[in-house]
Amino acid sequence: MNNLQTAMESIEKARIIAEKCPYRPKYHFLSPSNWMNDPNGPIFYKGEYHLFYQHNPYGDNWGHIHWGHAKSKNLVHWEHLPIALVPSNELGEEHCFSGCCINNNGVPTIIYTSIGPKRLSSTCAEQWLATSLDDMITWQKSPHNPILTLDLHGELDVREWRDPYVWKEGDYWYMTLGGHIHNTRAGIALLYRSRDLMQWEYLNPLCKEDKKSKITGLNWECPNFFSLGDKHVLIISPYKRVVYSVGSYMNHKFTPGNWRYIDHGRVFYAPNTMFDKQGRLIMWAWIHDGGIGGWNGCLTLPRILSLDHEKRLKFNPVPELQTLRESHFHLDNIILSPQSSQILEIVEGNCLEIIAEFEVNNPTSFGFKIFQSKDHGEFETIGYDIEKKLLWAGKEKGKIESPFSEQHIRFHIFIDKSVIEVYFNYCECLTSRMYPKSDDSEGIDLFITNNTVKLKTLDIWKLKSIWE
Ligand code: DQQ
Repeated sequence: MNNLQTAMESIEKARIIAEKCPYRPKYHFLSPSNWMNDPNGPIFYKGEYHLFYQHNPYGDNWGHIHWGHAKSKNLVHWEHLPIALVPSNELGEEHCFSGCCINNNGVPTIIYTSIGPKRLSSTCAEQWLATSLDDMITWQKSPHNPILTLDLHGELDVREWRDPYVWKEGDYWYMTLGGHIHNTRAGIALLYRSRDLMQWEYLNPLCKEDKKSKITGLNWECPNFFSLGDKHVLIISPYKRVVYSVGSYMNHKFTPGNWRYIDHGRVFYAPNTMFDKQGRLIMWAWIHDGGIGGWNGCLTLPRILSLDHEKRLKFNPVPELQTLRESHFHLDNIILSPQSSQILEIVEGNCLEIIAEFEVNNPTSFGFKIFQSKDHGEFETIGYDIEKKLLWAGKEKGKIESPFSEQHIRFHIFIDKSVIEVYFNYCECLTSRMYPKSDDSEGIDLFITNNTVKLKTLDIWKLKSIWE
């Protein structure tokens, strides 16, 4: 039996355990079972969206990193495909780390970071290439691997060098890779150029960590770099929360503007992006948390990124997700005060979408109770504190810095078993994990701590599974 067959069997075995888990999301994309982390190489190919992801078919913890693969016609319903990349143990490879997938004149091509027991990720990573001649079902690693090695940098001592992101500009392919410079311990995204995807030249640092910025971290993983309108955007995952900067790109160098969190949640990491046929820029990220049993990790819902008039990122869930909506509840024009209670008594569920618009005229804290127990004694909260400008969802929180009218606050919330995504005025996002205390903790309510707010409109839908 070959490695691919063994891996597929192991996934099938764990699926039975995974599917019984009450915390396993129903409409967020995840591997059939076992561990998954970063989304890799999203690409629109022959009328379908393809997603790859870091995957351990052998357990629900990180290890033996393969590339899982799935495709979708509508960004909502996904079909699992055979594993795309299996580590080539015979070539000294132990893990196929993150990377990208591009269409090279009709030939789907994956470029990724290859790690081995003797080629450690900290000091000896290599960049490898694989192609597919059967519409991405099987992949062949190039006999020319490695296509990039650390030698390209001469004296520059780059560590933790990984996660290729490739794009085409004129006659050249460009690539950025992340890591850090050993002596200064500065996070870095490096820039390379090639005509044929095989021979690469190192150009210069695309961008380096600004030691004055408190949020750009000491090592840069998974750089994503693209143009949006008349600006360029760099996204990096610096071990902690993921940041982005909107800036300008000239002479092969990116000059960043302010760095901001792309999502305030610490369970959100390693996003990856693609442009689809409508020109929409779509992003997924890995949502993580501790091991649960038979599965571990899923992806965010696909988010559309665009620029607002102040050149900051705006976020919207893809409208295709609306096809998951089932029963609907609507309410409008209600004044909420701390005395209001059980306004949403008839609504319950743990796979929900909520859109709410509030009019606020006084300082207060307000929001939603979710996963409320039958006796109302236990619940989790998602809310916003006007004075502290603090958005929270369970344990995750973030200070809101985007300009928006404090009088009009919009929440767009997705609840999926234990996975929560919050869009706040579509200018900030917060991803969280929460675990209801019991199977029937499905109650929903509104809360406010003091003063009043006007709930202008509220819509709640039950959402169905993407696998049915
Ligand atoms: N995950 C991959 C690396 C990447 C990290 C390994 C980010 O390529 O830097 O699974 O989560």
